[in-house]
Amino acid sequence: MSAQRRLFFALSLPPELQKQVVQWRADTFPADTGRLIAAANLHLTLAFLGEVSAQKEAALRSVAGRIDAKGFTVQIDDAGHWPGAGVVWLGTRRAPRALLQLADVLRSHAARNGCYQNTLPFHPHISLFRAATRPVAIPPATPDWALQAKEFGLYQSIYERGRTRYSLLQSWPLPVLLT
Ligand code: 3AM
Repeated sequence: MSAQRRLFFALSLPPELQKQVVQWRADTFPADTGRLIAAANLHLTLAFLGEVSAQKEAALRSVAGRIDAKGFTVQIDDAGHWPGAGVVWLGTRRAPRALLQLADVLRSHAARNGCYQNTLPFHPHISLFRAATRPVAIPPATPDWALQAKEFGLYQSIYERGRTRYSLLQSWPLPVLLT
């Protein structure tokens, strides 16, 4: 059997937004809030695939290449803490329909290809900290940034030397930005 890879579909953050997020996180939360997610790893997950064989990966790449979705803008204007999962996150109060549709189509194809899908509803978010299990004060005023999604990508999660890094394997354009 061929080796499996741990994969997920996600939106990356444009470099300027990545910088703003990292600065806001440093200004807003004490360093001992949890385990900081490295700047290069900040992303918005669309569909988690889990450990995937080369054959399934090829099928999912092919599906992704046939998706006819338009670009969209996600207002990053919400923040929160999930103590159970230990995640502090930035998110959106108004997920655009195009984002929900893209995540939905990727998640349903993943399920059809035998990738276990979480039954919790999709809640688009950018994880900032993990292992944040103690109470976290979320400021009442959150930022209001625009994440312009012009492409989505397939990422591999690689754990080596005690660290996780995400490697972009392939991306697909989301042409014509909807406002
Ligand atoms: O950083 P976020 O939360 O967007 O939480 C993991 C991360 O998402 C999620 O996949 C993304 C890349 O690692 N993830 C990890 N294991 C998962 C699982 N078993 C999972 N999502 C659902 N089910």
